[in-house]
Amino acid sequence: MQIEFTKYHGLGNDFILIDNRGSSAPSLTPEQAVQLCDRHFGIGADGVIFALPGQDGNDYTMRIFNSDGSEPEMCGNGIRCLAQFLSDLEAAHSSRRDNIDSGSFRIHTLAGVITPQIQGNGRVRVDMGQPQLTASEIPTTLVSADEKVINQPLEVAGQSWDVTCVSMGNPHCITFVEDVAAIPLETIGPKFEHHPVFPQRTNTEFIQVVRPDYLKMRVWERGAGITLACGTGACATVVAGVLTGRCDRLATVELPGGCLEIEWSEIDQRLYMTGPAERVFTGRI
Ligand code: ZDP
Repeated sequence: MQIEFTKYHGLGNDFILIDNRGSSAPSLTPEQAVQLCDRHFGIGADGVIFALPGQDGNDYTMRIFNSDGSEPEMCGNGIRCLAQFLSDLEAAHSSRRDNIDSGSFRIHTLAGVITPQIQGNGRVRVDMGQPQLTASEIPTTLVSADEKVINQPLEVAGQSWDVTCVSMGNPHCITFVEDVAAIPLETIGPKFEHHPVFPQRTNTEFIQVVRPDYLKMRVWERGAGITLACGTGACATVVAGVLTGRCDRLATVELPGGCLEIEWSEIDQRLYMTGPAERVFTGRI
């Protein structure tokens, strides 16, 4: 069996995109995804994303496997890449859909319907929905089920960290620090990810506030480890920064791979993320 794929990246957070519009079942298993994501024995990527047929009246469905084979609910950089991939795919056919001409899609994900909008300058703006904040929604057992986790002490690696937790469909644990460069991410990241207070594990972000409208972030992703960028993580970070009085509702988040513009709208309480999505190459497996 031959499968065509296209590599995309959003700020160096890279994905293998599969045109799976002909079937609602992903054409690869999680085990195959692990092999393809391997940077030495495979194509190399942080995850594999499948463009599946829509459901419940939506245009498409997204499913994603992390590089360890686990399946996250949502993926911010990934959905920008998926939007660009679909736009490129549909552009190749004459029967282009009206909504794609206007550059906007409704994409069904495990975290609900997400609507990306192609901006035409290589950038994609995504309505990422509202954050969820109670412990049961994150999920975490750090506080009782209906409480929020804001500046809550958490013991990791023999040290107490003040953490704030936010779900963007997937779980995030955010810690503000003086100097992100000084954080030993490789050793401490997995200890947060697998901490017993996070039953679904967690994505882990360390943030340095440069100015209220400019944050520096490093991320340890659940199921993928250190990545150059994380869109859901950048959104969760701005929510955590606003909730703890550290940043504005409109802020630039600088990641190792580049910058994302994040807005937590006061009007509808939704997160809007804007950033690039680029095609790298196409191949056949
Ligand atoms: O929640 C998880 O398990 C993440 N590893 C999913 C991927 C998140 C992503 N980096 C993002 O940009 O939101 C794609």
